[in-house]
Amino acid sequence: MLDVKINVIGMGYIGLPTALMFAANNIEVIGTDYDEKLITQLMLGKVTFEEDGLTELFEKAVSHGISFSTTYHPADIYIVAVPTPYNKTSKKIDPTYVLSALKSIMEISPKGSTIVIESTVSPGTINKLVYPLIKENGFIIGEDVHLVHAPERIIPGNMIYELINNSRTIGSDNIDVGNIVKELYQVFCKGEIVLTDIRTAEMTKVIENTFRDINIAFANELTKICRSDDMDVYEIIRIANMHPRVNILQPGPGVGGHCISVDPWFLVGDYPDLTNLILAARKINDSMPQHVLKRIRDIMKNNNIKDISRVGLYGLTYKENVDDIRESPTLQLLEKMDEHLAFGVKVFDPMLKEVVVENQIMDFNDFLNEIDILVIMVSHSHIKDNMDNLKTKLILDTKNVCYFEGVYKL
Ligand code: SAJ
Repeated sequence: MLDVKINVIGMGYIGLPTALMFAANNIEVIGTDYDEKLITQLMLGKVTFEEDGLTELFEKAVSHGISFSTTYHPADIYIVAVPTPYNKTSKKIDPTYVLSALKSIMEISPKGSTIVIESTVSPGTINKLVYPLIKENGFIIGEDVHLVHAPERIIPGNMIYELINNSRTIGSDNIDVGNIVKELYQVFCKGEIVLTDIRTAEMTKVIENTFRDINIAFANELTKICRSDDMDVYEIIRIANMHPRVNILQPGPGVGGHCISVDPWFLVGDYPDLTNLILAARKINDSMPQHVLKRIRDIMKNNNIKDISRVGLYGLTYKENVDDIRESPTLQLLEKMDEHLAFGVKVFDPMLKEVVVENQIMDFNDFLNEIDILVIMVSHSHIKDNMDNLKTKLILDTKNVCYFEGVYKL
C-alpha cells in the first residue's frame, strides 16, 4: 500500500470514478467539490450519475474510508478534475475552474505536494497560466510544489473498465516526479503508462478527441452526399471499413458531450490560421441538428403533417445509455426548432429522471400516444428493446437502429 493521501478536486464524471478507484485500492482519499448538494448526496451514500459498476465501486471506496468535503484539506497529491469549457467567442480554453481550484490549493499551503491536472487543457495552458499563478502565490515549482498533467481517456458508458484497462499519458517536466505519479496510477491502471513532458501530454489529449471529431465529421459529410443522391451511407461505410486500413465512424444527429465537441475548439482558438480541417469538421458536426430538422420537415411535408407538436424526439442525452445532456444534439436541435418552428415538439428520454426541457414526457407510452413522427436521436438500449411498439409510427432514425420497411434515415 502506498502511504500517500490524495485530494481529488471535482467530483464530476471524471473526478468521482477516479477518486473511488484510488480509495477502493487502499489509498487514503478525500473527494472535494464546492457543490454542497452533490457532496451531501455522496455523504449520504448515493452516486450522482449512472454508470455501469459505479455503485459497486462506490460501496467499496466507502468501505475503505473515502471521505467527501466542500472545503479543501491538505494532501500529498492533489488531482484536479474540474471542467474546462471553451469561450464561445474567442474559442480559447476557459481556464476559470482549473485556476480557481489551484488558488484554493495554494491557500492551504501545499508545500512539498504534487498537483496533478487531469482536466483537459489546451496545449501550453500549464506553462502560460498555471506556472505563473503558482509563482504569484509564492511557491517555487520543482521545490515547493510539483506539477503534472495526467489527462484521462475513459469513455462514458464504459468508464470503470477503461479506467483500469486503458493506457494513460503522464506529462511531467521532472522525470522523478513523473515516475512517482505513474506508480500511483499503477495501483489500479493495468494499461501502459507513458511518461512524457507536460506540453506533449496536453497536445496529445486534445488531438485524440480532435481526431475522433474529424472522423465523425467525415461520416456526417458522407451522409449528406449520400442523401443528396439517394445512396445508403451505412452500407457504403460498412463495406469501406472492410478495407484493412479504413475505419470510418458512424454518422449521427450531431456531436455532443463535454469533450469531442469542445476540445477541437482549443486548437482553433490558439492556431486560427492553421486549423482549416479542424474548423471544417467542427462546422460539419455542428450542422447536423440543422440537417435533422430539414429531414423532419421533408417527412412532415411528404406525409401531410403540419402540426409540429405531433413530432417526438427520442433521446435527450448526448449519447446512448448515459444520463449526461451536456452539449447534446437534441438540445442543439431544440434551439434550432425554437428559432424556426412553433414550439410544441415532444421529448422523451428513459435515462432522465427529471424534466429538463419543455414538453418532456416521462412515460414512454404516453409519449408514443402523443406523436405521429418519432425521431430517434439517441440509440439507448431501451429503444432497441421496444422496437415492436414503434411499427405504427413514421420514424426518422438518425442512429441507424431501426430496420423496418419505410423508416427514414438521416
Ligand atoms: N458519435 C457519432 N458517431 C460515432 C461516435 C460518436 O456521432 O461514430 C457522437 C456521439 O453520439 C456523441 C459524440 O459523438 O454525441 C461524442 O461521443 P463519443 O462516444 O465519441 O465520445 P465521448 O465524448 O463520450 O468521450 C470521448 C472519448 N475520446 C475518444 O474516443 C478519442 C473518451 O475516450 C475521452 O476520455 C472523452 O472524450 C474525454 O473525456 O475527453
